[in-house]
Amino acid sequence: MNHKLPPLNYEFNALEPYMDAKTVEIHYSAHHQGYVNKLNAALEGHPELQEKSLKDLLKSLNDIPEDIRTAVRNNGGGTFNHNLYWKIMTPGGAKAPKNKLNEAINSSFNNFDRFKKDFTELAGAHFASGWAWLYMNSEKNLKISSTPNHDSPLMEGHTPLLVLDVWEHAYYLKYQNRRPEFIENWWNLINWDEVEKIYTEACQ
Ligand code: MN3
Repeated sequence: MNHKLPPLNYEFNALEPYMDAKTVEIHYSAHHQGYVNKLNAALEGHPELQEKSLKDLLKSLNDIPEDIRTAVRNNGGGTFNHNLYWKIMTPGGAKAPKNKLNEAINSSFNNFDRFKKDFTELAGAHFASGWAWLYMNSEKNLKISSTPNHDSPLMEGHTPLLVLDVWEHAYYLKYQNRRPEFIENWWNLINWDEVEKIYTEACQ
């Protein structure tokens, strides 16, 4: 089984003005595709690993032969994280979560504004390349964290719900060194219906 680049559900320019078309095009067609290609290359000659899902590979990295473990961690992680990233964005999405996810955010972070503030600070403060996450842990509590490189809460057995890419390639063309402005604008792009769907499935 070869891992594939999932289709993008919108045009490259659909996230304007918050995320420019050129950034989306290069990020998706070059960076994301590159991780998929390198993941497949790393798994070449390992038919037993090719049969595993991407999630299963990343949840049990210690079972992966040492000579390709770092390649799977980096490129499998890069593939998984970007798959989720593009999925949880949409043009003109709702400004905040509704329903059960909204209740869960309120009970874990007091209220949505507090969650937004904490997540924004975490993403802004993350040093160098990495990701900021909202995830559900095994006790079904919501947490936020940031991870370096292409690591994710999935590698610790948690369920990622929402993710923000803070690698420079995610914003540099439009925002240069202004990461805080990129993060603030990114809140306009979240597909809360999709995040709610992932959350609901994870609760079952
Ligand atoms: Mn990226």
